[in-house]
Amino acid sequence: MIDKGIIEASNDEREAGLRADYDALAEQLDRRGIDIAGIKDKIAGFGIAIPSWGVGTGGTRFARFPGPGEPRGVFDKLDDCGVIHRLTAATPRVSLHIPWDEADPADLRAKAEETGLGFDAMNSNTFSDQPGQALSYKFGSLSHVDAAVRAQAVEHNLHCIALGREIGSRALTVWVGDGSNFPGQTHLARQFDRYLDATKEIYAGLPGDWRLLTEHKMYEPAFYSTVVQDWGTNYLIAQELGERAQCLVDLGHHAPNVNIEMIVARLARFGKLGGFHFNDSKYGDDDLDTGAIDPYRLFLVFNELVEADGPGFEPMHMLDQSHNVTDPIESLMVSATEVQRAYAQALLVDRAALAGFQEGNDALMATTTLKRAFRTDVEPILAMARLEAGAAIDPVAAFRASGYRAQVAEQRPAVAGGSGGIV
Ligand code: LRH
Ligand code: MN
Ligand code: MN
Repeated sequence: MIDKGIIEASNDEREAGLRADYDALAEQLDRRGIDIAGIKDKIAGFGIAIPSWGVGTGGTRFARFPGPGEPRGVFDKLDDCGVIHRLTAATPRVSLHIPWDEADPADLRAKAEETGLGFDAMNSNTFSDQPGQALSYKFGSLSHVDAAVRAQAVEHNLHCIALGREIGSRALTVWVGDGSNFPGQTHLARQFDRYLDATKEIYAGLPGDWRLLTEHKMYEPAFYSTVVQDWGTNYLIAQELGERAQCLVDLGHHAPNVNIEMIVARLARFGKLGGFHFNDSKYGDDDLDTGAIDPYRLFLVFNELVEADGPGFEPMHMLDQSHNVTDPIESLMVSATEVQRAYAQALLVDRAALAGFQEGNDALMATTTLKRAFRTDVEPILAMARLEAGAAIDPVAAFRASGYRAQVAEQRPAVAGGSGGIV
């Protein structure tokens, strides 16, 4: 774990500068009629979940280059997630993926207690075969032509719910890779009907206080057609299933140039925005670090979230990205901060002025109103929220000073690189 003294020493070096920057920003925002403390409180209360699979080095179809101290299993992953939360105070929950993170619920609870974490949405995996599994998902899972395969996939999802119940989770996220690689390979309409029927069985097994989030993705692993390929299909699913079924928006799962913030506005308007997987992408589902490519788009998504905020509006916020050339802990800390930054910037939008410009068809001033908020450097707000929570003003600097990676590398055996799935 990270020693308290390390964080304090790191903060001591930076606190005076932070206080000066914070006071200057407070004065600037005050002139704009904004109370900085109110923004800081909202940031302090805003958590982003960490995907358990994000703390290990990712890989592509071509290769994987593991780093030192790769987590050996779910308990090491929880240790790493604990470090991220300790240094950022921004990531109080972890999202588990089953069967990757299968473990005794009592042990999971104990480890969560030790690391100061809770559990976010459960994720099922019917997109790959597991050792000893009776039937293969090669040709699909919830939409497979064989009822026995569909039943196996339903059963797995019910198992995820049962495990999740024991560790305090309140949602199940279902993403399937089902689709086809050739025109004609599948009957597009019947395949979707089979998916709906099977997913209704999962929904029927959902505890009363749970939500079922379905996640769409345009392509991959299926490269001709995908059963749950876009937000329209996802919305249909949520409508068919019922009130506690909602759509999950993974930012990397859309065609390039798709207006994601508009999708967010639509789903929110009809009560079907269940949550997010934050990441960034340039070409496809690149799983790049959140805000690394297009921070303005992230801001525009949060602009819609702030706009839609109200009673009963509770989308879940989670990262979902793959780290290939950075230390995953560092990337996840920076990414969680980027989500908070977009939120803080969106809170600064002068909504009365914006509405006025929209009503008056003043496009230039409307967009300038958004830009004004986006251009505000809110880092002092984020850093002050961290300092007040006992976390680090500069999480990456404190992490590097702690030597955590070298320490765990001594306990966790080195992992050999691999050539990826392609060869
Ligand atoms: C699919 C996805 C989905 C999976 C995760 C591992 O690309 O985004 O959320 O569960 O990656
Ligand atoms: Mn995802
Ligand atoms: Mn993805």
